[in-house]
Amino acid sequence: MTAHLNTPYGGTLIDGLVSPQRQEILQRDSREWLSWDLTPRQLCDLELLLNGAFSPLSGFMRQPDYEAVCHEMRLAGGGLWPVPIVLDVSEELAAKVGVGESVALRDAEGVMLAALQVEDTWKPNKLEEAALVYGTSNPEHPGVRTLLQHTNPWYLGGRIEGLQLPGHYDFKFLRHTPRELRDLFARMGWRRVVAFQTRNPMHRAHYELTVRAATAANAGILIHPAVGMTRPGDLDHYTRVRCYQAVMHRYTPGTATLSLLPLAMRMAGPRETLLHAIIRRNYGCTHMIVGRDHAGLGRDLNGCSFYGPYAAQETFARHADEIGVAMMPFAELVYSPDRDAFVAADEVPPGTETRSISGAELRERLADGREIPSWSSFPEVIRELRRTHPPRHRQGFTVFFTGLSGAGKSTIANVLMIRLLEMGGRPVTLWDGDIVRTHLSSELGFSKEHRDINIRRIGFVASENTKNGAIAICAPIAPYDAVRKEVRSMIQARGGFILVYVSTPLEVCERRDRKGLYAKARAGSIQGFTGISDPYQ
Ligand code: PPS
Repeated sequence: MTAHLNTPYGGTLIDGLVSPQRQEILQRDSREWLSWDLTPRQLCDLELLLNGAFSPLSGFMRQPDYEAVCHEMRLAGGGLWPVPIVLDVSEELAAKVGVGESVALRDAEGVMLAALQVEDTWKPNKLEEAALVYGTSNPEHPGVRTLLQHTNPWYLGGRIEGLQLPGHYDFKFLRHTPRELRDLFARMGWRRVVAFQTRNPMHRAHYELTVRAATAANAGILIHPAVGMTRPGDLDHYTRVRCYQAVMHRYTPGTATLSLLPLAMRMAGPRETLLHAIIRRNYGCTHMIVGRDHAGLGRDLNGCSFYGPYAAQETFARHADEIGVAMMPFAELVYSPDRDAFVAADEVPPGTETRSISGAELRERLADGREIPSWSSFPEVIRELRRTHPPRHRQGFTVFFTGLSGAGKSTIANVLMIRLLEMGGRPVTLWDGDIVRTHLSSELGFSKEHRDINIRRIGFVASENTKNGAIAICAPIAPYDAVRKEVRSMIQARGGFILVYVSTPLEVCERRDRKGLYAKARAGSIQGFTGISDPYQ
């Protein structure tokens, strides 16, 4: 049964883990049940449901709660809740499972983490959900894109009984349940705790913000970074956590602590800010820092921001008496060279020189090996960032040749490989179309489906090469644009990606016909030959 724990901090906590006896029963009964393999996002949600961070939720939302949350930001019972916490599943599972049945929720290795008692199944209107929760159905918004393109079509709702929390092998000593963190605060003698939520490495401005908030609130500081899923393109959490660890020595001993939050962020701006606050209340915090554009996205491609810069603070203020933690609102801090100090951007007299560096500019400076000014960041943080983000000329990269058979891809690719090997210093791997067809894709033919699989495989191995600082040269036909783009996005996050179209005209390729395949294709003895009877985009 779900237990309720009463502790001195933050109100009643749900404990989603059941007794060993109950676990045994569930394990035994689950042999008869259907299973669902949780996605990385669902694993994050399940962990926060089971450990009480999502209290008072005791399971994945049922439809009445979901509707009320979307439309009114409230659970059906009336309590404030800003964002749906739902279990999305495939059409196939939804068709098989009935209300009243149980489903075994499993991690990627098949370990059963929890039992879901299905109380509701429904097909949501995702466009409506996007508009209500995110305030937009624009798929440029990463939360909306996830919802519309990467979320399963059906939702299952119901109470969960937990057997174990999802396992983590990384930074175990920095992970705490709400109960553990509350106990830690008590041991440290903290009666007031201000939480700092972040998905970025901590620079000087962030440090300043936390110290000022703690002084104003007379509180201990909890550095509480989200390490579940954050915005695509964010710095990986391993690097971030090393940056946080590097900064902790700057706080007066006993005034700050670091703990990792396995939250899958939605980037839902004001609504997500409320979720952050409810979670922090459950972890025993009394205050939370809310800065400019909290949980927002800055500007979209047209220069418009999805949420106003202070919309999150305004939403928080409207619900302040229901949340259970107090807001510490902050304007953006900018550096004033005259004063050699950080000042609130909205308090700077007109004409005063100020400086700030955006996340994008910081990434560019890292990539180009340019200086990162010491007023903006601590040397120990810059050192960590440089360790995992070497300048572009030391990163791995992929050169991906595409073009018709006989266009000269392999010849150019070989010449390039030899030149790079002559220069030395780095491993080079050539993934030529024919080599791949022999060693990686020998069972595949030339249908669109098989060609796409083939190119994805090449993209996968090249991205591994690139990630490890090596050079991959690929030379398949790769006739379809969509999968070429997929490969680009797989690799770009890990190093360089250069697509080269070897634009030799079909007549020239056909005239060369080194392998005699064009003649066979014209004669009809090879079907679906690129350029003759199959497209090249
Ligand atoms: S794809 O579309 O990218 O998966 O094709 P790829 O793996 O690069 O093809 C490798 C070579 O296969 C030979 N071949 C064909 N090409 C196109 N269409 C058909 N139906 C076909 N059947 C065999 C062709 O010689 C490709 O060689 P090169 O010259 O290396 O591009």
